[in-house]
Amino acid sequence: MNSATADGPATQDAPAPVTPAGGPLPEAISRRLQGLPAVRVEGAALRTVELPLVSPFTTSFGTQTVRHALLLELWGDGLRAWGECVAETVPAYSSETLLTARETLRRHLLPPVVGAPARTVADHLAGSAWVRGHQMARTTLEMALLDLAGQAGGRSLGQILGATRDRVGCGVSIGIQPSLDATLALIEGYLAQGYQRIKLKCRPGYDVALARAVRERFPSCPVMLDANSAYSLRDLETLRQLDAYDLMMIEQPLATDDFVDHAALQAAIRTPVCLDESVHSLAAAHTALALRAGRIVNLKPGRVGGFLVAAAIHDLCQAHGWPTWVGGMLETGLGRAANVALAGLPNNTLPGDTSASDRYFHADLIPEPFRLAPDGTLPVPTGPGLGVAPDPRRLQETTLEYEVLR
Ligand code: NPG
Repeated sequence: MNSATADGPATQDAPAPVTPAGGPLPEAISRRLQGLPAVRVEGAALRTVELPLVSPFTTSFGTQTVRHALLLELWGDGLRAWGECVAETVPAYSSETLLTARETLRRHLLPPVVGAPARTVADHLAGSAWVRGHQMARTTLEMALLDLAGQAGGRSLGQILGATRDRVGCGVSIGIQPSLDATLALIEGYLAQGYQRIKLKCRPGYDVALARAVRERFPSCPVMLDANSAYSLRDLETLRQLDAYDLMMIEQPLATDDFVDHAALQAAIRTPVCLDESVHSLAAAHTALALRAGRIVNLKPGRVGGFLVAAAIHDLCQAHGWPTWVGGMLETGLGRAANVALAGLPNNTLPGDTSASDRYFHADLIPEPFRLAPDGTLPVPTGPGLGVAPDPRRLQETTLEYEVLR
């Protein structure tokens, strides 16, 4: 593999663990890494897989019919570990794409890790702490390193992160449908399966009538809306009307960087505002809390730069009395296993977007798909590391591109 120094200021000698901003690791992260063994990464491979979705998924920014996922495979000391990147093919949800993530991993994140002497996860990650942004790419490497070190140390990701539950309550996210009737029929089906809350994608013009129709048909169903930044404060009157429908929350109504407007909105409506895209780092979580830019945070590791940062945001929100829950980005069973582990943390008191495999794919990548129990829960994996690995035959069937880096 190319030397890291050709592409950036990283040094091959592991410096003290630092954050991307150059400071020491937050205590919430270093504490969780304590006791994990040093691991050696002998080789790495990047692979793009393609899995058709069971049904198209439409949000305020577009429709998806297939999930393309970038997988990172690391091996060393006789172990094999996996990371999944949640970037998409287009920079719509975030500025990252599969191509930027692949290139960032290949050129900047992996060179300090592959072939280095045995190191702790913190020291491996310190080699690329200088990389700015690229949270999804960074999370992919962190996930694979945690899988490797977890396997080497006999600890599950849930144990590493501090999960306190062995099962987690699950919600389901329903994309924008061609009609209200189609939406109501889907809700009915998912409630019958046991899902504990319904999230409905909305956008201007598909909001108040949607909330009203759902409430008329399902008076006490836990339901929330997700706008993916489709509104501005000019829509305040519309957003205020939603207060009549007893929604659990409205997720990310306004622009990603607009903490000030989110604070003004939260002060003007009763429905709790949940931040997703806005909280892209621990510092952004501090800003949201300080400005009261909402009341709930969706934790997505890929958005914040890792499972450890997500756990640190979890702790911070817990200290401020804001509930958290774990989001989803149509992950395969690998990313889902890791998300479910994170969902086991104590402040994740609301059902997450951690749905069963069959909500997304006819056949998942892992041999034992995640199946929803009748009470709407999924089990937190207990095996070391992720506790799951892909089925080699499914990998072969779904792989579009494969590249070994040494
Ligand atoms: O269950 O994995 C899931 C999907 C949950 O709605 C969901 N995710 O904005 O939170 C979101 C949305 C999303 C999906 C965003 C894919 C980006 C990509």
